[in-house]
Amino acid sequence: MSEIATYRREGRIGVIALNNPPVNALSLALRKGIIACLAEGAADAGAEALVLICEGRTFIAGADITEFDRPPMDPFLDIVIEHLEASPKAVVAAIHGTALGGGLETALGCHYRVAAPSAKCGLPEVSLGLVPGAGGTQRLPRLIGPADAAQIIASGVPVNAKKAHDLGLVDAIAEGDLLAGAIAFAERVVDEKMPLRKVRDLEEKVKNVPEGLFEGLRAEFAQKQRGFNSPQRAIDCVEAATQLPMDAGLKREREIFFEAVTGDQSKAQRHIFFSERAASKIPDVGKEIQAQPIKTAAVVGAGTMGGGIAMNFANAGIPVYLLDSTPELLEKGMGIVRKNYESGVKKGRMTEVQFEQVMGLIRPTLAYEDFANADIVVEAVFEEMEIKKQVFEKLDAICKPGCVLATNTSTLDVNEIAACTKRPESVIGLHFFSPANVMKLLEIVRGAKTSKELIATAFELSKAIKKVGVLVGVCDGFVGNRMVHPYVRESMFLVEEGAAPEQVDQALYDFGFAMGPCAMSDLAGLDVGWRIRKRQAATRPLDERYCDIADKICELGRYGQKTGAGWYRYEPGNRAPQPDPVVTELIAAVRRENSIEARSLSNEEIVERCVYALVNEGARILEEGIALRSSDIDVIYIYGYGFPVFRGGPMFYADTIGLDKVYARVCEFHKQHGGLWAPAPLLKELAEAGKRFTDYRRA
Ligand code: 3H9
Repeated sequence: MSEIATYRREGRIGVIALNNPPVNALSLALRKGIIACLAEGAADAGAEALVLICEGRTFIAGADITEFDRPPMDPFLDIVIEHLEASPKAVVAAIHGTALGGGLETALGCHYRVAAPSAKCGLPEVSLGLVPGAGGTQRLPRLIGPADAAQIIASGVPVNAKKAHDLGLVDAIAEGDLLAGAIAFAERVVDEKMPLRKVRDLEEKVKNVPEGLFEGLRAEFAQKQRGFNSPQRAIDCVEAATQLPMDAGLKREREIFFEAVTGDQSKAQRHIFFSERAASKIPDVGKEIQAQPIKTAAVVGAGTMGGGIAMNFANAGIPVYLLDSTPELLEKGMGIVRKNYESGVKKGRMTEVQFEQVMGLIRPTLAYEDFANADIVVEAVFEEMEIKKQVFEKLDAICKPGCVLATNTSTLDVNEIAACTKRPESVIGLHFFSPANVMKLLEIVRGAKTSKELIATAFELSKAIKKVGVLVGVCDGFVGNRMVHPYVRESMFLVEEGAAPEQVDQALYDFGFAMGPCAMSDLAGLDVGWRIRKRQAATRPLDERYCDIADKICELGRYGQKTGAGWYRYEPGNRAPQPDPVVTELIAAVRRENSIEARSLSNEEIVERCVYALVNEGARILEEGIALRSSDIDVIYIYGYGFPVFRGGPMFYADTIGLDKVYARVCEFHKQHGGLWAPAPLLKELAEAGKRFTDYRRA
């Protein structure tokens, strides 16, 4: 018997204990181990029933995702589940942590389920672009009914133990020791001669399905999960459970699972799953580097950004000072924070008590002296180097040694900021994305002198405040904003050449972006890009193509949503962009001035030009070492810029298309549109060598 699955007896009950750290994923060895333990339990004359329990932090968290890139290996999970179901002795699953995917399917193969109060159960396969592949879509509807099952499977969101119990997914909640509770339950099964209940045989709930259930679900998830195939396929599987006998339903599910596992969407979503976890692994910052504890925090600047950053600390239970220069600004900032939280209460996301708690953790102040004991200070003042330097000089004078001094700059040189302190090793960039209390991305900017401890601390902090941290190097705009410039620039050229802003936006929305570049610029504020372009004007080569449509829109005082107009106009209180004849006329005038005859552009060209502009700049960033790996760029674009998850990020998407094809298009654009399209040397090199960004590691 293998180490990772062991059999022992406790009194009248045989215990199968699984131990495959970190999350008890169902590797081949574990699958074999379960079958072997079941045989041992069956042969053990003293065992009247069996308990299946896991060591470590969780029950089985699913199939081993790393196996999906390889051919299936026997015994496949459904065979393990058949063995469980066919066991002559009742098997009780004892669930703690998270029973996910194949883990929950394993539990559904058991005759009964007992859960710890903190346990969660779910079938999150859709978040990997899959459907459950070992009977989950056939057994769950039989156990709890197709409507609830379809919600759980198509959303991928786990339910807590109480909900699972209410739904009948688990049979009992063990308040004390889980193993003791599960053994007691197994003894009851024996003593009360409870049946060996096979979920596959429960037909009652899959009969008489409410009319229109599946059409309704398809429409709901087409909207909630726009562009994702797997939720729709998951609903197909649940519907099959209501139409087909068990074995035919299992066959159908298997076909759909295998179709999905080899599809581009699942490959992309699995790539993001692992990329997100790889992002915090920094080659020269090993586990031996200790992160500093962050128990108290402070934020300079009570604007929208500063307030949002302060909310992150408060949400994590960390007391935080919020500073601004005048009582009025402070009051305004605290007002916005309060309003944000109040809307959370209204929407049922937090209770009144939680509201009081988080508000109590944010302490408004006008005095830098209050920061003397802070473990971290995040500066979020106006994006001007001189102002930032003044702030850092003050922080250097007041903060205790070892305090993390972070700047939330989105473009400026972190090294220059660090150099105005006597402790550049304690200075780091923490680039939050707006709205900072919502967006999951945190670019962690490593300065030339930033200490390794500080980097470890930043990653620990990002986990504590539930962000996805990605390490980036110093350059104008770091990774995300540096790439967004050519992307937005290209969208303006497309408009200049003949596309309407709404066509450009629609093409990229249909590609899967959360919104198109014009709507995005309106949301971010057109004045931001305008200021940057004015700063860059002095160094812009005279022969470089430049489009001034956005500048002209700004000259009209149209800065986007915040002024009620930008590329689009906005009705008061409504964020839906409305095409505006003023802008149409302005665009036509620019075309006339530059003697450009509007042409018709295909959506394909729009997507290629915008997305390949991202990819080409991403390749430069990778080659310069500003990002450590192409997957880091992908994570940044998924979590910070609304790039469609099912395409895996811009670099993975380019790999999927084939770098030879992408390079060929970039060369054509270079010929047609000039120097801004010069192919990145790394793109050329990898394309010619038949390689992918994903495999690239800088020497
Ligand atoms: C499935 O089950 C299909 C079936 O229907 C059909 C099959 C035939 N496999 O997230 P963490 C690694 S599909 C392999 O940082 P946490 C992870 O990469 C699966 N590896 O921990 C990381 O590695 P490293 C359905 C896995 O405590 C380490 O474990 N299940 C798997 O923050 C720690 O992970 C899911 O989709 C896996 N299944 O969160 C659940 N899971 O340290 C996926 C994790 O080298 N997993 N790893 O970076 C999760 O959601 C979270 O890991 C979990 C723990 C909530 C369990």
